[in-house]
Amino acid sequence: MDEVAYDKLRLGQWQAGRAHGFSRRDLLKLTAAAGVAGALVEASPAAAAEGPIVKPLPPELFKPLGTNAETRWSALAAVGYHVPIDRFFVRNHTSTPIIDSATWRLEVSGAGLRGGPVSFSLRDLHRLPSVARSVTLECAGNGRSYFTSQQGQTVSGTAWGLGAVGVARWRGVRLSTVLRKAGLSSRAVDVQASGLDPNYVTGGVDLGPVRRPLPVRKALDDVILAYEMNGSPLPADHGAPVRLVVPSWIGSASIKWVGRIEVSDVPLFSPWNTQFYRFFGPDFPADGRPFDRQSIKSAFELDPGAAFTAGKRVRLTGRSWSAAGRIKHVEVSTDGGVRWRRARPVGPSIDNAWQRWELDWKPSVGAHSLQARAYDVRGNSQPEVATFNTLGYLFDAVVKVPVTAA
Ligand SMILES: Nc1nc2c(c(=O)[nH]1)N[C@H]1C(S)=C(S)[C@@H](COP(=O)(O)O)O[C@H]1N2
Ligand SMILES: [Mo]
Repeated sequence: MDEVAYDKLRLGQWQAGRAHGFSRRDLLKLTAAAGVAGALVEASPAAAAEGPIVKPLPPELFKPLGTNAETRWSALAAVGYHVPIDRFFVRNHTSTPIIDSATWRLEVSGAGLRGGPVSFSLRDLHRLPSVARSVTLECAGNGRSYFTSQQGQTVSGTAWGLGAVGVARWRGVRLSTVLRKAGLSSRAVDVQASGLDPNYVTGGVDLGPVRRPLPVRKALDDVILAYEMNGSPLPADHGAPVRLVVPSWIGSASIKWVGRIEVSDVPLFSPWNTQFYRFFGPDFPADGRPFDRQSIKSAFELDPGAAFTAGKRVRLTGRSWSAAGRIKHVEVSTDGGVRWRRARPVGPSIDNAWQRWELDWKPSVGAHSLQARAYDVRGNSQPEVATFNTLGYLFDAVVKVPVTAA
């Protein structure tokens, strides 16, 4: 079954009330209590004051956004293919927990196993065969602020620019290896990891630990239980000691600080695939439309409003990525979308990661609008306008970046 069919099946089961974990009635109660359907209260000032992120957030590398930190694209101009940990974006629903890796255990349990619960220490995982892959991690809300600034639409959630994305080299053990060791049965339907960070409370309701189900087919395909990032032990803010890395899926699937994995023999639901990370709005069914995959985007390695010297040649650099496959080519306009030129690819184009590119430009005096549009090998490209949804997910349209030259 493909992912679209899976989502459709889950929507039907959820509507019919066959929901394990988080039912449609739970959601209706919750939205009634919160007063606003689908409203998302993401950044509580109290949590922000406690310092939800452990690593330093120097202003030249990050823009703080409540419990989260956005990477400045200008900070990626000087780095190679992978985003170093010191500038990799952080998306926390609450705050980074400090977990003792010596006593940490991963518990795998549920009716989708042949026997009872099985638990693993970090040393147990280190002893299993490892894999390393360069994979993009991107928040489904990346680019959300452009729904408002470019399309004049009101959406709720963290007002990300384009910096809620990064590619890192992740090393760990395949989730399939761990599930098979735990005694996966042929009855298994969904696999759901839960985080050890504090429960997420919104609108006065405790939604429990951050968690989101994966179909068993995806869990057995390319998902990694990662304990290393760019060659270092996984840092606290990115899920130490162990997190999921779910290639091509939205960032919220890549559960950090994994403590428990439930393998069910029935469909699972959580607020993270019913209330959040779901399309709501006039173009979607009343109960919303689930989605799992990221889309396609491009970004220049500069901050909006960057100033250049007029009449002097400058090398524009950027990156493009698509969850559907490798980037085929990228075109750039420096005149507000009238003329488009092919950007030169730089370095590799890797599936589930990104393509770096560059283009030379000699700006004239005045204000300019830079745009980049990517095409992937599956025939996808970036539209002029992204499809509106109330929670502002998957903004894929071409972004207009204002710059000046004097
Ligand atoms: N346990 C837990 N896992 C989580 C989250 C969280 O708040 N708690 N945030 C998710 C979201 S929405 C995203 S986009 C990614 C961000 O990963 P990063 O902070 O390492 O960049 O982690 C995901 N995993
Ligand atoms: Mo996210």
